[in-house]
Amino acid sequence: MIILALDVYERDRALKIAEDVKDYISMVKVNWPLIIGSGLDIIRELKERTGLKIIADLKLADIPNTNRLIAKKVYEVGADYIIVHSFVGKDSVLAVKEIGEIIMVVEMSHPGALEFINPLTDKFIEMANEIKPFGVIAPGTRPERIKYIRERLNGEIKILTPGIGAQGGKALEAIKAGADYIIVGRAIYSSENPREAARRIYEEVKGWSSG
Ligand code: 3DU
Repeated sequence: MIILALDVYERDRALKIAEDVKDYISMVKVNWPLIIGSGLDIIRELKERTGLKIIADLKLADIPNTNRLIAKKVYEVGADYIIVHSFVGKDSVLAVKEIGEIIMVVEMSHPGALEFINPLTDKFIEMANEIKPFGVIAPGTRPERIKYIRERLNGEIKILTPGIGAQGGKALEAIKAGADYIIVGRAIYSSENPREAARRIYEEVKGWSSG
């Protein structure tokens, strides 16, 4: 039920943190900082060293052909899921889903998301219900929005919520509102003892979610 957002640059540090906390997490999310810092092959290494599923948080937002060209290479190195933006439209999203499992952004957690992305949530939920991705990204900072999305989203589609910890979101509140997975970055990897930080969050939410 906990996904580690491993937003560090260094390969050795990333592998060490992932191994330290792997007993308490369900998946590892890799974003651009780690890919830029360590190279794409870090996805394969993390998967081999932890045995966990890997989410590539690329937030793809391009034309179908470019989305497809990028996604192909990322699935090839072992990514289990790729996060895609919904606002580029169904053709761009489907171009990725034709190759592998996807997670669609339907709402974001930062203040700026209120300007352009979040007003379109209903349309993104509609698209998700039609396309049936593995999951959607919803804001861990806004439990009432998680509840709103859960009520409208097909029950088989998972809700993953970043924004827990460093951005102010509370793990248990997000889970109670309907999140299947909470995504936690700095609150774990910037902690003096990442394993202990992960264990504490795990103990807090265990029993509440099936993820
Ligand atoms: O704030 P944290 O350090 O726990 O990291 C959160 C991660 O989730 C980070 O990789 C960020 O890019 C991603 N994310 C959000 O924080 C908020 C969103 O709406 C979508 C993704």
